[in-house]
Amino acid sequence: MLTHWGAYRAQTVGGRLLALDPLETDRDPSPIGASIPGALTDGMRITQPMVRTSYLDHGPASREKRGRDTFTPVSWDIAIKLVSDEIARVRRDHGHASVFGGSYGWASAGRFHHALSQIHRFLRLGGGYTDQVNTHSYAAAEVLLPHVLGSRDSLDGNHTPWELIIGHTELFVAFGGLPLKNAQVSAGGVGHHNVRDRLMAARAAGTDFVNISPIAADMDPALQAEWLAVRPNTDTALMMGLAHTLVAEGLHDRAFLDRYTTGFDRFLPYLMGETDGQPKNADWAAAITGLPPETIRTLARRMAKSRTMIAVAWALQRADHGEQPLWMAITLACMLGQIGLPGGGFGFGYGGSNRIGTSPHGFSWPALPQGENPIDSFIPVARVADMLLNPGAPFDYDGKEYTYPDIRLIYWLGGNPFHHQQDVNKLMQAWRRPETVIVHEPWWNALAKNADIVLPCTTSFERNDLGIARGEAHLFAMRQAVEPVGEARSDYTILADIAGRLGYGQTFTDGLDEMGWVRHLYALSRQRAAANDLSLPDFETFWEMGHVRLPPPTEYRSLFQSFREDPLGQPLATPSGRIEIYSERIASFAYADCPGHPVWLEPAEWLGSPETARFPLHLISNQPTTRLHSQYDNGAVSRASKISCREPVSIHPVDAAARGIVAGDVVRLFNDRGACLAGVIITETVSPGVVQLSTGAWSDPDPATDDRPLDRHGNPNVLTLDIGTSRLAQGPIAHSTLVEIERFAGELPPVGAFTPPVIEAPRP
Ligand SMILES: Nc1nc2c(c(=O)[nH]1)N[C@H]1C(S)=C(S)[C@@H](COP(=O)(O)OP(=O)(O)OC[C@H]3O[C@@H](n4cnc5c(=O)[nH]c(N)nc54)[C@H](O)[C@@H]3O)O[C@H]1N2
Ligand SMILES: Nc1nc2c(c(=O)[nH]1)N[C@H]1C(S)=C(S)[C@@H](COP(=O)(O)OP(=O)(O)OC[C@H]3O[C@@H](n4cnc5c(=O)[nH]c(N)nc54)[C@H](O)[C@@H]3O)O[C@H]1N2
Ligand SMILES: [Mo]
Repeated sequence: MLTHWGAYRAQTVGGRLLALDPLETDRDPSPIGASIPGALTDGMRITQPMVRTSYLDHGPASREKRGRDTFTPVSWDIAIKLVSDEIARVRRDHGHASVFGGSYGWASAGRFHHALSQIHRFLRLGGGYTDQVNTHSYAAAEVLLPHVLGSRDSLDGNHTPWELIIGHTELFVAFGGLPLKNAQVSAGGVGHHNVRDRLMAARAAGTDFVNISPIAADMDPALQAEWLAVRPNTDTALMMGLAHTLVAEGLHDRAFLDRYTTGFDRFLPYLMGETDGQPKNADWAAAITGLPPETIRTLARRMAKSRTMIAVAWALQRADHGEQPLWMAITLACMLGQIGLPGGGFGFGYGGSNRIGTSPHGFSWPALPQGENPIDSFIPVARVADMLLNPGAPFDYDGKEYTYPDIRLIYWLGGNPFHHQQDVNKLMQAWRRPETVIVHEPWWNALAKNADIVLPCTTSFERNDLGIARGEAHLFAMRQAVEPVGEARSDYTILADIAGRLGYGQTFTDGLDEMGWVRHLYALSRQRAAANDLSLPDFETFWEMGHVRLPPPTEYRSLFQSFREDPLGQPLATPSGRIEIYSERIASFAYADCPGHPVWLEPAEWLGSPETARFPLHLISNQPTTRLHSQYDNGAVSRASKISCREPVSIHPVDAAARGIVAGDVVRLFNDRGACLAGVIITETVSPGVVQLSTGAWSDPDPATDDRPLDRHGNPNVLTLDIGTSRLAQGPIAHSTLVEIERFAGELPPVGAFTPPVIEAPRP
């Protein structure tokens, strides 16, 4: 069985999933899998279709009660009819753009049952919907990099592989570290966990690591890294201090800049302070970043004389002006002149997932065909609350102005906005605007609790699927392990029924059932493999074997190696064909928050801003170690990490002492946007002035507090700021958040996150 965090063999007894054993060949399996057997049948599973009780009686007129209502079980027949009639009404009365089906989220592994592919196919074949573009992971990068590099290479694929780092990279400078907690996962599934082995091999071969992060734990102690505890969100200034030192000491590679880049001459006057009177030298950078100026100068010299890899975690661009650290890292790498050489250059997201830095084969696997959206209504992913609150209002995105659609119906499957969205209290207000919210979920998490119609869906363990994922050398036969829990059905079965009632069932299913589609997708995979000289067994053999592994590639290539070898014959897809340190195109958009070359812009909230008078701590709400986002927060592994049932928050001893806080206390984190409780860990691995609270604790608003309710469990997104990185990308900025912390003195409210809503008796 393939999951986002590893491959397992299912042990079943009497039709129940007893345990999941990691694949023997996986040398570094993730513990997260141990959460699954218990969670699969826990009291939070939704076992029947459910309708919010006042919605059943009063329909959309009852939307103010959404999220604060009881539910009533209904039959599948009634549920399907209710959903179909409502979709038909909204499409007819308000048009297809009034249906929001963006449905951002990770869902589960498995190519066919991939929830987002299913809902997009369903809505596209039904006439269209308002969609969403880009990801929460790296929206700023997705929009910026095509302008600067002509592609998204270096971001979500085509990185210089580990094989060319081991034995070549002398100095690995990691902004945001290389946290192994994150390398546990890959979207679509992990066959073998590679990253720990690769890092240790690089260390053994002599690579020195530098961990530039407010958190020491972002680098495994075995790598013996130097830790530079940079002030959060100031990496752009640090990179400029390094760049200035290179120029001041004549260490930059002029020949590389001349041959492969454009616009350095436009950037240089800014760097040297000729345009604004402020040289961006190491002393200037030191004052902003909190690092000693000599440390910055020494690092610049070491970078120039070593084969240096500049790695930047995706986290750095999930911050205000998140475009800048990436653009500046590229600029710095250009100044070192090692792009395209083994072990040199730059890359984004090493350690951010298992697949980054692996290159098993150069082709992509097939997916469920989703068709095209017949209408062109969309939002940048993180603007969902703004869209719901401001229909008809204009927004900027990548050089153009657009208008928010007027959403009447939300259909969401495979993601959890009450986990992923910044400023969840704002989202809760926005979420009550549409007339109807339809959700498919296996569990009673906040998304299900905030729906009108909840359709219980199966997990991967209750259905058959094909496990294939980008960057992974394995194909898995995901054979159904147990019967569906309660009356749960697959997203596919549910959508096929609804499409049937709406008159396009045959178009949606193409006449294939579950195994028909699995066979079809495998046949396409086999063709793709064959076209690349790789032979896969026939379907029956594959299904019987359980998984097949592709051989390793015969050749490894560095990022932009071809461009380096032949810049005229193999130009980049930018307007100049080169790396754009200055982009005429971006400059032409005239965005003050993202001008034509990298600049240092103060984030909306950081440790240098006036808000620190009231909220003196910078919150890092990074990815959790014990789960995937909010998935399996109800499982044993995540639950075991809680303190007094709350999500743990890490604080430096000095900050704790100043507030009379001791380890194990429950504290209240707060700012003007919201407040949540958390259980205290005191540790010197976070910098003074920084607190760390992972994302993904199931949302748990205290019903006793109404406007901007207290989250009793520790969802950091009640604190985060919901504005875009810039007018260019409009990416989310979770990592730019200031808070204050105090001991929670009152009587501890119980955690309600793992209690289902009140369920009424079924109606006759
Ligand atoms: N503060 C802060 N916020 C963040 C981040 C951060 O760093 N800090 N990170 C952001 C990032 S990078 C991301 S990618 C997002 C992730 O945000 P999401 O992807 O929305 O988070 P998940 O918890 O993975 O949500 C997946 C949901 O799908 C459900 N599900 C699983 N399988 C199925 C299925 O087969 N069918 C259906 N219908 N449902 C299914 C799960 O139960 C779960 O509720 O969060 C973002 N939010
Ligand atoms: N176990 C587990 N693994 C995951 C996920 C999960 O939910 N669970 N989510 C997956 C997903 S969807 C994604 S997109 C990736 C995300 O991968 P990343 O974006 O790398 O994830 P984060 O954990 O948010 O951030 C990495 C580190 O960056 C540091 N950091 C934050 N802000 C700053 C800053 O301003 N400057 C510097 N120098 N460092 C900073 C933080 O200390 C943090 O630990 O992880 C993936 N891996
Ligand atoms: Mo992500």
